[in-house]
Amino acid sequence: MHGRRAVVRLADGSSADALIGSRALTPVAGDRVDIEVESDPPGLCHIHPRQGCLWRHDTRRHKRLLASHVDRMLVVAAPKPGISAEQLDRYLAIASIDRMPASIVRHKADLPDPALDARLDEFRALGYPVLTTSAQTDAGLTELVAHIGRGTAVFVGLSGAGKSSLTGRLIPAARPRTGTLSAGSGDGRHTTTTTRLYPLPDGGAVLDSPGVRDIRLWPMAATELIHGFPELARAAEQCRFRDCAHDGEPCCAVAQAVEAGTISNRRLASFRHLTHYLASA
Ligand SMILES: Nc1nc2c(ncn2[C@@H]2O[C@H](COP(=O)(O)OP(=O)(O)O)[C@@H](O)[C@H]2O)c(=O)[nH]1
Ligand SMILES: [Mg+2]
Ligand SMILES: [Zn+2]
Repeated sequence: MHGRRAVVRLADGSSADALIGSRALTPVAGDRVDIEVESDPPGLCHIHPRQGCLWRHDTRRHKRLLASHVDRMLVVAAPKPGISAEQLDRYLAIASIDRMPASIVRHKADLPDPALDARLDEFRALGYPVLTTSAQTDAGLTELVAHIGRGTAVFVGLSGAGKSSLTGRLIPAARPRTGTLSAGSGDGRHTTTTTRLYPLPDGGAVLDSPGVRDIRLWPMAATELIHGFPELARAAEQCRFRDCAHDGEPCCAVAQAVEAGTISNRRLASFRHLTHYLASA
């Protein structure tokens, strides 16, 4: 999108620059829209009802829409710049709260990182699919395309993880701008400014999203946040108190599950940390 214009894909697969007809229309990537083709340039006049919404918070901590009609979140995890279990928790929590299936893409397979692979095993055990890819060797790309299928998948992950490179390997004609890792720090440069949709040859599509600064959780109550941690939410149904905060209350089924070893203490600690952080936000 460029100011009050939007790149629109037409039914025949071609693209057009459309003028956004009214101030009230705020299209996001993935929207289904109607355009008036009689005018030149064509005018975007209607946005269809949204589903599969991916939200983020903006710099003032308001909830804002990043993309719509998204079928799956793909969290890109790579040795450089690395990603902590708690950062993975946050991305997966956003997906879960938005009721969006999520998978992890262990990218840069050409770079070994046993610690990262061990970290991902915890999420595999929670039921999240983990795929392995490399934009350098093209390993795993066929499996990734099959995983996306005919749906729309959104790449999320830290700046420099390789989202744009993956998009570029899947859709060579797309040529998204890729960043260069700044030497020494392992931090990626922020090169993607708007979320864009790239159609795949066989019917699916991928969205390349901006870096982590733009996709964080928004302030919310613990009762909403817990849906971002599905195994905690399931256990919490058995807590004695409906308003149990899972923070030392008697007969807390979540604490009991941690004791029994069916829920990891790390996930509960991560949830509690986020609860306190988001409550004070
Ligand atoms: N070794 C290796 N480097 C990669 C791979 N994919 C991307 N990179 C590099 O990682 C850096 C960041 O990539 P980019 O796609 O811009 O990351 P984004 O910020 O997530 O979009 C660039 O220097 C890429 O060349 C990969 O599979 N292996
Ligand atoms: Mg990028
Ligand atoms: Zn509890």
